[in-house]
Amino acid sequence: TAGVVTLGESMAALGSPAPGPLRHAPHLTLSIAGAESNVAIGVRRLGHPSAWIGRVGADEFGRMVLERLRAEQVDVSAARTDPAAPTGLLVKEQRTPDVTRVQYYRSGSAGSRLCPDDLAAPGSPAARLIADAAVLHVTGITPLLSPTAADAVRHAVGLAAAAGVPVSLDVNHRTALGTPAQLRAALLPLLPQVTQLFAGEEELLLLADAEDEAEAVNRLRDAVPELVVKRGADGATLHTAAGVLRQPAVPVRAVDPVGAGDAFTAGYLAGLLDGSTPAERLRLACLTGAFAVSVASDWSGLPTRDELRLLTAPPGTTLR
Ligand code: ADP
Ligand code: KDG
Repeated sequence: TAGVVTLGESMAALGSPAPGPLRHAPHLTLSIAGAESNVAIGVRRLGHPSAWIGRVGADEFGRMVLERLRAEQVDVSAARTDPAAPTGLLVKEQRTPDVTRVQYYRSGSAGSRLCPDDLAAPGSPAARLIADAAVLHVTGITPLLSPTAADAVRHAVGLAAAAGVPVSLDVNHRTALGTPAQLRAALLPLLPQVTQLFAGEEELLLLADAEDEAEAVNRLRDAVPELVVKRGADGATLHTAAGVLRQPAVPVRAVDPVGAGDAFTAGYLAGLLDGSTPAERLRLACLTGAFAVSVASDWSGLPTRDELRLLTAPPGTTLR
């Protein structure tokens, strides 16, 4: 199969090298960002195929996004270069050691111009990838980028459902991109097709329009076979028809929370492709999430299979 196939926007990412206001930073680091491409990288590092579908601009940032993904062996054969708009940009400021501020420069970007035509023609590379996927993974970020991007997500989910491909959805509410009402309007129609739903505790209430978690779980549990609630340093919970599974977080020195959710999702989906049990998938997800928070980068700290046991090594361990 094509493994985990995902679509969304990947951007250039500028980051500050040390805490403080960004305007005083002597230089910036340059990398790529994008929740969906992070998941694709994470799954690939764990040994399963993955593919990313989206648009980049005909510029150096766009070439960088595609090169980084190719270097990670993510299939970008269905990604498009759009000559009419620039690649989006994300700026990540480490304002204090504990507070990260993210600023987007992505409105009107190439990535936001994603449209159903990018996946449309049966037999097109994107349509083929989705039909061959083991899982299609989408997030609540993409539908809030533009009306055409929202259509593209709906279309992709429809293609997957028609081919019997499971659909994974991470709510990933980015307040800068839309209101809770807009997010709900974009995601609720997808839920009948969704097989794995990932949400933080607040996102769960928001999506279910509920006062408390029990009520939210009650409303959503019947709609989706696997409902996974991410709880940061408190680990995660999986709700299925069989009941509730709880997994504590792996204790690590957390240096950067950004990207933890994507790493977690990558671990969970890789576990699904491994054919492992729900409890094993949840454990792997918490382990990969912990890897991500222990490194000051959204995705570069994602583990390979043989690195998974590193996190349980005692502090000060040297491996020779
Ligand atoms: P998101 O990045 O989507 O907000 P979370 O912050 O809940 O998601 O993180 C996702 C997962 O990563 C958590 O469920 C947990 O397993 C792991 N994780 C997050 N923060 C920590 C932490 N401080 N220590 C260990 N694991 C963590
Ligand atoms: O999930 C980490 C993301 O925040 C990041 O890589 C960028 O996709 C991104 C976004 O829209 O915030």
